[in-house]
Amino acid sequence: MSKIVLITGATSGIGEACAKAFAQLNYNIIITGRRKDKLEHLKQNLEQDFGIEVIALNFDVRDCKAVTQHLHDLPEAWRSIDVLINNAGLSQGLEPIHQGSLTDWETMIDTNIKGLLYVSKIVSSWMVNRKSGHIINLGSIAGKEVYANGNVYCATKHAVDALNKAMRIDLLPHGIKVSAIHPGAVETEFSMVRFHGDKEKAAKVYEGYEPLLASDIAETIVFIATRPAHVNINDLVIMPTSQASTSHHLKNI
Ligand code: NDP
Ligand code: 8X3
Repeated sequence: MSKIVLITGATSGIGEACAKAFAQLNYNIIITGRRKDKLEHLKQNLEQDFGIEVIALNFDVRDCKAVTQHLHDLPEAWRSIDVLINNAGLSQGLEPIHQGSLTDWETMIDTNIKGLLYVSKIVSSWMVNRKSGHIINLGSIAGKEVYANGNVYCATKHAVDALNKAMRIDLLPHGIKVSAIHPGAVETEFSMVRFHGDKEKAAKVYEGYEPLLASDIAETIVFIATRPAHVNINDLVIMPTSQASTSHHLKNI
């Protein structure tokens, strides 16, 4: 029987790369996201290319009712989730605290913290019943440091860092692994989303140095998920070689 991975936010970037990486390992996959067309396209490709089974769940992680309904509607056999990758997340805006947009702040808090909690509560309860499972949380270097104008995004990723540590303790007695991966700059749709679709601003983020690829993160997540039963990677920071911290890049060499 193939293992099952649930990946939130699989319609682009790191989540999509994870879906492909776990398909290569012959996992059956539950993918989620708001963009239905992208989800369906990915489901078809994964099923065709890898001969695995895929369920696509189209919901917004901010909508607790929708999260609950979609997860509870999963066929019984698909509730035996071996790996949950809490990946859905975003940044919105890059302004100093006195100029930030309340809408942007609420979107980040509701997605990155509350959405992660809605999904984790349900899936971890299934894992507890089975006394087995692995939760992998997408933190960020922004959850280890703060940078100018990154205020609320950094706060949400610090919250993910705290929740990761808390889940590790709470789920310890139940034999469930909990890990976080904290990437530096990864070139995905992340900056397009942060700058509300401004392509020029988004491209500038990755100018003059070589950022990480989504596939670099997916490979590392596969490594985390495939350690022997007695090994848990609690926390992993991964950066482009030319980025030492959020504010230190080695550019144009
Ligand atoms: P992308 O924008 O490429 O992907 C984000 C994914 O999250 C999409 O699939 C999107 O799907 C999903 N998502 C966003 N909001 C929601 C929502 N409300 N409900 C459901 N799904 C949602 O960015 P990345 O791949 O880079 O980001 C993935 C994770 O990695 C995020 O948590 C991000 O914070 C983190 N990260 C990214 C870094 C980077 O430099 N790129 C570095 C460190 C961490 P859809 O729009 O279809 O809903
Ligand atoms: C994304 C990395 O440094 O842009 O989490 O916040 S950063």
